[in-house]
Amino acid sequence: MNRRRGVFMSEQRVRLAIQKSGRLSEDSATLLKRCGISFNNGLGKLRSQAGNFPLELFFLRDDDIPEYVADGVADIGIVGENIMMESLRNTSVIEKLGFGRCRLSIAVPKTMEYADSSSLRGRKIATSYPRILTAFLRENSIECEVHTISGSVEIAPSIGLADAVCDLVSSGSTLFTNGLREVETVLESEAVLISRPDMPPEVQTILDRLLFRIRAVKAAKENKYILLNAPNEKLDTIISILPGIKSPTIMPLAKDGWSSIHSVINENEFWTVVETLKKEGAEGILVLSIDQMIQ
Ligand code: PRT
Ligand code: ZN
Repeated sequence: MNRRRGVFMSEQRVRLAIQKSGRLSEDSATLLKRCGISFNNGLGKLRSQAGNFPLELFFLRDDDIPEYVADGVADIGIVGENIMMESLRNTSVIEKLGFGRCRLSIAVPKTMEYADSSSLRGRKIATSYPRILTAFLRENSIECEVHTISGSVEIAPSIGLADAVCDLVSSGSTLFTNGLREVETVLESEAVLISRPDMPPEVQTILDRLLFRIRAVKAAKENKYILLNAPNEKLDTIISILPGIKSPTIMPLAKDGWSSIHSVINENEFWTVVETLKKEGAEGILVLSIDQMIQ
């Protein structure tokens, strides 16, 4: 009996659906690899078993992932928030992943006069995201005709199919080359980890282990390790610039009156902090990437 249960427990795994081939595939695979999970995603493979973690992978079209997860065929999935919100499937976001960033925006021909969102009244907008767009228009009391098309949305105005578009934008160059101007942001999106509504407790335990690793990888990506040398009389000022995880590590240098300082700084404030440190007398500043950061 115990032996049978032992066998069952060792077979328990979390099933994760990721995009097979597209903008989120590489980042999803890299995230798992940085979590120390190895798997084979060779050409044409639809599923794969991780070698060193109780995880099974399904490689799917991104549009199918919410349905697989809501139906419990997969326990969790990685998709853009845009896909999750448009699908209306019963899934929930358990972690934002910080890649695949884009926005769903309304764009109009450059030649169209546009004062504010009321300029859209009575216009026809082409989109592959009719549900998200309709909700946005309703919230902002704009009456428009929503025309659903599945691809090449950006050419709709130039071929006379619509007056405006609502599509995903990252650099903006697709809109620019099609003579369109971004006028309203409907949704800010990034890749998210979604989960099924009724997670079995034994799968949840494995998911918690995975989440612990994902959060460590994310924290590492957002932070840098910094080492610098400073004269002792400047230590107080430099410590006040460098908050660190708790407080910076300070070690005496062989050179009299100098110390080496080690700390962690957030990527967003990195350049400002480095400039201030230099101004305050720091020398030999080294900045290193962090692989994992466990807090
Ligand atoms: O085959 P499958 O159905 O799995 O993939 P797909 O072709 O439907 O999706 P894919 O791989 O293009 O995108 C997957 C996800 O990446 C999207 O659901 C978004 O969450 C995210 N993402 C991030 C983007 C973009 N950036 C993006 N720029 N998805 C699409 N685009 C397209 C956009 O539709 C437009 O055609 O890129 C063009 C605009 O890009 P810029 O840089 O010119 O503004
Ligand atoms: Zn798709």
